[in-house]
Amino acid sequence: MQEPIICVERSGRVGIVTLNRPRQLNALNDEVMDGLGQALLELDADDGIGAIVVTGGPKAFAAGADIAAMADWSYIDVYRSEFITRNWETIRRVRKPVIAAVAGFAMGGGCELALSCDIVIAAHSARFALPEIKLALMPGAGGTQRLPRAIGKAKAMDLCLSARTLDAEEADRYGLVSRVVPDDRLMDEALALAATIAGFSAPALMAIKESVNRAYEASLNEGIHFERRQLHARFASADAHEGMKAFLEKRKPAFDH
Ligand code: CO8
Repeated sequence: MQEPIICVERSGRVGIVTLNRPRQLNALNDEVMDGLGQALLELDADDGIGAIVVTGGPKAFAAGADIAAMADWSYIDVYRSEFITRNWETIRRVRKPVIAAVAGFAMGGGCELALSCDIVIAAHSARFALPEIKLALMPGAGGTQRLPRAIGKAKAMDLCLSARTLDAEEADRYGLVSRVVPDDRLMDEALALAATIAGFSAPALMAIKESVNRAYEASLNEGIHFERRQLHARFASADAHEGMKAFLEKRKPAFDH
């Protein structure tokens, strides 16, 4: 029987989504993106899940949009099918924390997929690039917008215009990833981080994620105001009262999640 192109597992309160199209280096065709989106939304809606890890294989997280699928597309094809928006925007709708665990190639759309996640953990083998220019294409899943915000204009221009590949250490120095780990530790580290996060109160995590993301879209004043309101709303939550009481009573909090 053919293995599924998207594998979904659960480990305690952590959902794990694995892209599984290794022969094409996890090239992101519609089937992969539809499956990924569906898996993410299901895990997001599951009260038993507090955080999600998205990963690929040892050679590739994802080598980008599927060039074979795109090669004959016309303007009208991509316009009609709403290429990208239709199934790429799903990840932005996920309210729980999403961690990308990246080994091997994260190229083009694969790099953009990692950038769409909340935290990126890279194995030493990870390689990041936006090489669309080599195809006379351009990043189209947020790369030209998220990369400058993540690493600044000079470095983003350098990467987008030259197609240069970053190794894991450079990506770490640039602030593109949050940590670099040995390849054989990648999943253990990602799962341990996800389990720590998933142990916290889910509504509090969602409020933090929404507030940090707001920093990209609002002025400082508006962002601070938004954060303040989110903090005020925490005082309406049983979890926050439980968290503070547990601290004072020197015991582990029991969150509703
Ligand atoms: N699409 C389709 N097939 C791919 C892709 C891809 N992006 N990447 C690799 N493959 C296939 C190869 O064709 C090859 O297939 P086959 O064995 O049938 O010939 C197989 O995967 C293995 O690849 P290689 O033999 O090339 O493996 P190497 O280890 O020699 O090289 C590389 C690995 C460097 C990653 C190389 O495969 C490569 O350069 N891939 C293309 C990377 C790229 O250009 N990505 C950007 C694509 S465009 C894009 O993502 C953005 C478009 C704008 C919209 C964004 C949303 C998707």
